[in-house]
Amino acid sequence: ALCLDQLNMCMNAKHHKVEPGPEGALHRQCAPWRENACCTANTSEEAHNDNSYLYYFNWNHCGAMSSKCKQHFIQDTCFYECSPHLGPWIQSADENWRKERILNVPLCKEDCEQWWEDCKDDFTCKTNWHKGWDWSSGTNKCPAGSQCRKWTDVYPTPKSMCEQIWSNSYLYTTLTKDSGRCMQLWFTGSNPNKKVAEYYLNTAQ
Ligand code: FOL
Repeated sequence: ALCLDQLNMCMNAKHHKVEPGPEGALHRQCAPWRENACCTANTSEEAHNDNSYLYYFNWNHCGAMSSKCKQHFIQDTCFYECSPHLGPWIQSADENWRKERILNVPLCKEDCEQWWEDCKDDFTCKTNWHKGWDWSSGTNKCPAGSQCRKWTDVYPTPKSMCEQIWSNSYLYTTLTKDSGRCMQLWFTGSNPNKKVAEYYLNTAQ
């Protein structure tokens, strides 16, 4: 259907609902989206599992990911799957697993920096986690010829991590949560991102 409400919509992707709506109960870190979500309860539960059926993605591709780092990937999954306020940044995607993607969502500085801080003692073999894995085992492994390197060697700055890890889904900003001009991965209470989307829709970026 034609989207008439860019401020309340779901992208056409692998697990998203067609329209956002209340879910009653969403699992743990996805609970903040329960009043209005693009994810189902099942998706919210899967978001918390290693090698979940969402993407069969293996966070532990360079040894076990630390739990403090993993919590940010779970939160990113909740944000990506559940957010109903990403309309201004939805673009068509030429990928076999989704028709639409998000591009350059302005992320609050605190969320990007804390994510990088909590992962900086971990390891990875790739800068862009969307492409180029070895999937022959059914889950992603480091491709032949790649090496597990320190997080800080792969991503020297929070900006490099937030922007590169998911093909520019996020734009790093120096905006803080209290600005009302950046999107928050972590929040409690009513969703602060609705007003942010409203602002960017009106200014057309
Ligand atoms: N979080 C955010 N913020 N943005 C995203 O776009 C996002 N995407 C995922 C999870 N969290 C996200 C989905 N992740 C593959 C790898 C990762 C993935 C989905 C799919 C994958 O199958 N990669 C293949 C290429 C597939 C293709 O494009 O043809 C590979 O070569 O590794």
